[in-house]
Amino acid sequence: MSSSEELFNKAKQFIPGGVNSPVRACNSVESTPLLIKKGSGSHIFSEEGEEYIDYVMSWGPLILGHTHPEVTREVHNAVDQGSSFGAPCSQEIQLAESIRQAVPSIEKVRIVNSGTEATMSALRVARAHTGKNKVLKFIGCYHGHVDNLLAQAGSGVATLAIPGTPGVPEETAKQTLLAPYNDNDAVEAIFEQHGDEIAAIIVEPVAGNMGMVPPRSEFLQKLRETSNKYGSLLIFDEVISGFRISFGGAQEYYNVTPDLTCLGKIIGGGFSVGAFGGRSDIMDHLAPCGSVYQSGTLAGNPVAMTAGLTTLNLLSKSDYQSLANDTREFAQELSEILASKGVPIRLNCLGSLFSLFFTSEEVTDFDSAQKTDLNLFKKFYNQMRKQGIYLPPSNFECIFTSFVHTRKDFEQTLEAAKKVEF
Ligand code: KE4
Repeated sequence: MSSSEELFNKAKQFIPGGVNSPVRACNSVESTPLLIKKGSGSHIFSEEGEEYIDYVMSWGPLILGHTHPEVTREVHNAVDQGSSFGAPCSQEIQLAESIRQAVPSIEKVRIVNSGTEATMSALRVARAHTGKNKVLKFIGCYHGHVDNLLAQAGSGVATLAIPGTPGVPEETAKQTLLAPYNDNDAVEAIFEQHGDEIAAIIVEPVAGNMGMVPPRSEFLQKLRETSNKYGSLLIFDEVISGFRISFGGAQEYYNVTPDLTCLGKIIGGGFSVGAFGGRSDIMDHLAPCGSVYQSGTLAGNPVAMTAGLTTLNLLSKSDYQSLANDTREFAQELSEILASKGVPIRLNCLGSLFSLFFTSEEVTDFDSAQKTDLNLFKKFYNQMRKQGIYLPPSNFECIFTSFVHTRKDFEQTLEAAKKVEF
């Protein structure tokens, strides 16, 4: 038995399912998780010392790769000064300013400790601002494990095919309205019926939790128009897309301005950071300016702020178009290799995000994403992992590249794909 297997069995004695986040358990691909000991650049190393090319990259934060030398150096310097003071520090001001410079719709930002905290808090302040209670989300989108937002969520909820929302009170779940992604007619119909009750639409402007599904043209702009028409807010959950699709996120790429934006992952540079922000007249409802309460012991701590700040500074000088071109070329080659094996394959790719769906239909929402052949994905995942390629253990997640993946990494991955048998 490998040391990963031994340790995972031990983990299950102390931690539910042996993991601190369900999708890591590899249940849907009927595999045992690798325990990872080290990361460097685009590679990770298991407890057994085996090396893998990493296309999970901690589920998105590490667009600069593992242990980026400048990020690591600055974090070492910061931690030598102290880890957390529970008091304002200059680094959180610098990170807030960097976020606002990169994302102009964010006039004010509150920094928190996770993407879940960001979306939960954005929803609370939207309700306070509008005086309305309902929220409209999209089937297959995932916004963290917030009570109101777990209804028909993507990511691990979809991966584990968890029905309903166990543990969420029915009266809470009733406040959540659902529409298919990319379906403006369904949104309009819901607003015609509930428009005066809906505080906000929350959407992943580029969906990353049903696999990668880009917005159809005009989808986001029409959400903007509908929310304006009914006096609801538009919240972009850019926890994945922020600083990934472009430096200014999906809202810059598609030129659609939300009222509030949720961020996470990349802005923490590998540390636990989330943020939500937007129009000052909305954000100033937050205590201590206003009476909407939200708080966090370690929010804005200088070490995580330094990691995020260093990351954004480096990204502000990075060539996103080149990364997107390299990723698309690689993803198309990978897709063609799999198609040559006689399996149905559909590729969705944008920037440094892509997904391969084993289906012959275009994937534009969760319903079409669910038509992917999960058995073929399981074979693909496990045979690639045996050859040193570490893919997300779910077809309802994204494959992430980074500024440190090399052509050699891509060539090695393509060679491994050629050996996969279905
Ligand atoms: P966290 O609370 O995990 O920091 O962020 C929640 C979240 C919010 N919004 C979006 C669009 C997200 O994708 C996420 C979290 N993403 C998943 C992977 N798709 C995190 C991985 C996991 O749950 O283990």
